Amino acid sequence: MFTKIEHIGIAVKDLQKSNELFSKLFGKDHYKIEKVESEHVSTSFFMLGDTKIELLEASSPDSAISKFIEKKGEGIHHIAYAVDNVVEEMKRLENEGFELLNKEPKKGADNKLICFLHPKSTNGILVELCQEIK
Ligand code: CMX
Repeated sequence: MFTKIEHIGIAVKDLQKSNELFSKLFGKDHYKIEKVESEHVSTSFFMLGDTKIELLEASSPDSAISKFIEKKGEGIHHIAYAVDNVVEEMKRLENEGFELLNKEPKKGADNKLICFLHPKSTNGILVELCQEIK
């Protein structure tokens, strides 16, 4: 079951500069910086009430974030939804015809098991499923 928007991911060129910019915008600092080696990204997180914003900077030219910025520029990269059981949702969505970008859940930032759906199968929005690791 989908339960809420877990976070909105924003692709940025320079995490340090964007941390400063978003700290000014929100009037509060990020609560976490995390490198996700497997995804070739450095991330930072801001919490606004129940809403989480993730900034993503590429840590390698092979990163999905480098390619995205090259093609589309900085901006909203994905919307992540919290799910109670990522494996069940992956099976359900595959049966519904959505294209899963990973066949097994993988470890994402901020203590989550994640799966991405191809934007071509979701009206042009990259969708991430997130299950909290307990
Ligand atoms: N949102 C919407 N559209 C996107 C997109 C995004 N984030 N990224 C790429 N696209 C578009 C491309 O512009 C392209 O569009 P056109 O065909 O109209 O030109 C289309 O998707 C297909 O692109 P592709 O050649 O199949 O694939 P890419 O090499 O561009 O990769 C994607 C796209 C989504 C498959 C790849 O980025 C991916 O596997 N993403 C999942 C992993 C990821 O994003 N990791 C980084 C974040 C990690 C984290 O949150 O911790």
